[in-house]
Amino acid sequence: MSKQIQLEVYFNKALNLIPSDFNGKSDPYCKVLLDGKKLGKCKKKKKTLNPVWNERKTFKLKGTFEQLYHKHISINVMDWDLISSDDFIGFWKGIQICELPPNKEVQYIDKLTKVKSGSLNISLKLVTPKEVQKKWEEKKLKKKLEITKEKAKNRKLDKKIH
Ligand SMILES: [Ca+2]
Repeated sequence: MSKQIQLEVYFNKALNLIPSDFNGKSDPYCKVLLDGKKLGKCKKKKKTLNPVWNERKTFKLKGTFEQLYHKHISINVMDWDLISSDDFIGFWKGIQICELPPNKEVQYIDKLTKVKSGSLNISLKLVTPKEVQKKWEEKKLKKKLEITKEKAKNRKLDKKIH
């Protein structure tokens, strides 16, 4: 059985992107980054500041879940250009992989940063085999317990001091 972990991205749409071309428009597409390195991209939409991509793509992630757990997914929104190199038109700060619930699609509607305007609407789903999901959830639970224990300890300490 494959233990490969995959990231399913639904590129829905973006709103009020900044113009990057002389015609006052952009040719936007999304570039997905894993720890700052390019994972893949969606198709460009031409001459628009409100692109509707409506595209679903699956990316294979290299590594075990332990290796991937603290990696970060972010997106650069780019303006495609025919002759010159593509221009940056927005950044989605993204999330850590461990924040994604396994095998469940989560939608994000967020303002883009590092630019004057623009927001992005996408969905992410981390696709993992069942046994990986189990390990994942155990790790989450363990962390929660640790935090609860820590809090209880601090409360006791507080009582001693006062
Ligand atoms: Ca362009």
